[in-house]
Amino acid sequence: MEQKREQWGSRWGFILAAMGSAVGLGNIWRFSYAMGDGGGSAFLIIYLLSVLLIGFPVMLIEFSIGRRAQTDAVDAFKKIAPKTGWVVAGGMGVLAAFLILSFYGVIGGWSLRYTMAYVTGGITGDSSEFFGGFISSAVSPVLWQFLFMAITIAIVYLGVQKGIELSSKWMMPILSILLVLLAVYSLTLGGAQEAFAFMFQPDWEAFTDPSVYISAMGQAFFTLSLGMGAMLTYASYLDPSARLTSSAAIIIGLDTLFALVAGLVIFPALFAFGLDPAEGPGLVFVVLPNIFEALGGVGALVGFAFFLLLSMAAISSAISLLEVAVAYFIRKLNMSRKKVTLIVGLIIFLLGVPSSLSQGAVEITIFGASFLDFMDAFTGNLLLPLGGLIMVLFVGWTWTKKEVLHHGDIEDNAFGPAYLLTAKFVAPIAILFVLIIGLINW
Ligand code: VAL
Repeated sequence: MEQKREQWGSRWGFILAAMGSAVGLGNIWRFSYAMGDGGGSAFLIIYLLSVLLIGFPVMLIEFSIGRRAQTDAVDAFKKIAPKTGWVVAGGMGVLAAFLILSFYGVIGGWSLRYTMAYVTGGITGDSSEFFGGFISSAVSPVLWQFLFMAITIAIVYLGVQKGIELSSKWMMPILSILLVLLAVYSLTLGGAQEAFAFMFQPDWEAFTDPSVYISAMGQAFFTLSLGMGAMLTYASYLDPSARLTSSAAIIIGLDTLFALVAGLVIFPALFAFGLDPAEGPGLVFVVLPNIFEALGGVGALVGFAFFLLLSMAAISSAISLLEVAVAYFIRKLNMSRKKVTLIVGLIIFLLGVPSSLSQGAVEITIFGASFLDFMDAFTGNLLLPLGGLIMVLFVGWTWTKKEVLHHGDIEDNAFGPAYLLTAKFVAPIAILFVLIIGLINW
């Protein structure tokens, strides 16, 4: 028996949910450490270019495919291009969502743990010792990861409108307010000038480093939830007549703004306390607690606000990743949403356990990186751009011009010709170019 497919309650519900998907650990945790490692402004410039030249067309393309097909990431390709190899892009999307959520749940669990720590008085003393002790334990981080996944599962269990849409409508405004308050506060701490120089003054030397290109492009894919089937799946719950271009522009604009403001929360505070921006994935967990402690009385409150923000942003993204897999298996197994959500959620949780243990409890390394760091780099820097590339080629080269414009909802728009050009040439060439540089460098 075919089940009736769910739909968004309103266009704004969709936009907020897609924004919730985009804005996540990527904007705060990953953006800050990748920018710290990538030398600041050079990373930022390449990232912004990737967002504009690659992120925009790829998002519109995912939306076009999803809205046109009205089905999950794999079936969409089977429906639009039956018996062709393009379906591999859908399969890669579902795989990416699975793999990303597995380690995303671990970091999400860390943020919940830190939120709790600030409820009970904050983190005092050596923050890197606290962080190291916590993540290298075999039990505690797994329990927090479980809690994070349980919340994610509970929301997806409730469905598209009652779970995803409703929770996003609450979380996104709260997130935005918290972020702005934190940025205003951080800018008063005395490190603003140095932070601005670090973020916005180009360091030409860094442009010669090939690894900056791949990590900045990977970041653009990760933060915009591209190549992981999420935007495609969310767009499949849209009414076929819903507008796409303006939605994509709003989501991309706000996601980028969110990352920049998050940078203005983290870097001014960091420089005010003379800390190192190139701390790596532990940046927000090691560096920020030092700052919160030094702030004295208000520190615990600011720390609580920050990690609450991080946790909520992570949850609203995690639900989109889980939804990609759930949508796929609901159709594939013809089972109810509730059952599928529980089973798939549990499997992804288990898949994440090695990532959690790889932080010190057990030695699990691949190519010299911990299992978690490997999963993060493999999905972000390789799987997502590759999946995105196949989708752009699919739409740019197998759909007629009229179809591209019509399904992208951009036919009577002055940007139509520019969109066609980017979809067909600019985006695929740029993705390929960066992937090749990355491969040679590796
Ligand atoms: N886009 C989100 C983020 O930036 C997830 C879904 C990867 O964290």
